[in-house]
Amino acid sequence: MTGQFLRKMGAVSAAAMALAPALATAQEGAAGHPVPGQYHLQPSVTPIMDSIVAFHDGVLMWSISFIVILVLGLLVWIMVRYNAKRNPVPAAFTHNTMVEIIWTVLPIVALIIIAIPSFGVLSDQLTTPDGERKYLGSNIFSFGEVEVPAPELTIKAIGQQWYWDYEYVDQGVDLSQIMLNEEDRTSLKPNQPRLLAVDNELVVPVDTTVRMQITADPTGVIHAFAVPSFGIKIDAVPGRLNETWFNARETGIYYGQCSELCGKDHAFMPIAVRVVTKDEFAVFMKAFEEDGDYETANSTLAAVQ
Ligand SMILES: [Cu+2]
Repeated sequence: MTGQFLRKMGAVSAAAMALAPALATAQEGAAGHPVPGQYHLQPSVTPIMDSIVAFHDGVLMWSISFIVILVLGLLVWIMVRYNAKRNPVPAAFTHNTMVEIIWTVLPIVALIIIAIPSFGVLSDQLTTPDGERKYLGSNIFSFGEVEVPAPELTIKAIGQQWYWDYEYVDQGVDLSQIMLNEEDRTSLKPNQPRLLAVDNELVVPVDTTVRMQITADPTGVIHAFAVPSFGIKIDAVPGRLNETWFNARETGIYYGQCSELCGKDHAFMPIAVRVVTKDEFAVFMKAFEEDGDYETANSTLAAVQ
């Protein structure tokens, strides 16, 4: 009876897991921000996020589901078979060497299997491409097969209390990015998400590796720079320069939020990265460098609505 129950539970969970990616795909195609009813990760547009999605869907969900079902099965089995009514005279032994070896070794093996791709993805996130190193992409058990060009653009993000400043380091131009309040959002950018829409989007070119340097105001507090669709999350620490990178393959606006509890307006310092075509970016940057003014440069792009 127990065996059949376990088999049925297995079939149900296998069906649910087979369905989950299909449901997740149906939700994709949405912009780079959360949507109502969403439960899966935000759609990936970078090699790093491909790795994270593969790690979540391919390793973590399976191991978590297996462990939950196994433990649940054991609990049910014990409750049914070894309750006081069915088993009035309990066994008197206290040790079983084989069982103890198994329940020590199996979790170690599971952790090693999880650790291998986990460390691989971590090292991908923190190693800025040099054009030669290969990245895991969605095949997290490979030794790296995705080619990523060396960075062509360096951007420094500075966490302020409570908004973000950005510098295009080599171009010597900068901008501040401040969340729009509801009144401004509904009149200026009604199609952008509430609490995420900003006055000035950070503009970057598509299919280009961008080196992100992250820090915070030296007299300020710790923030964290995170953009889910890019698979980026890194601390912004006063007096320290952290580095990560992304290479977005689709144009659009990708939103993120400060991800370190930083103070009273922690929830109101969103991050908005606008990925445009390389031609659009060239025009944008030319205007920005000539004028030093974000407004002028931004007016070369289609208005964000
Ligand atoms: Cu913050």
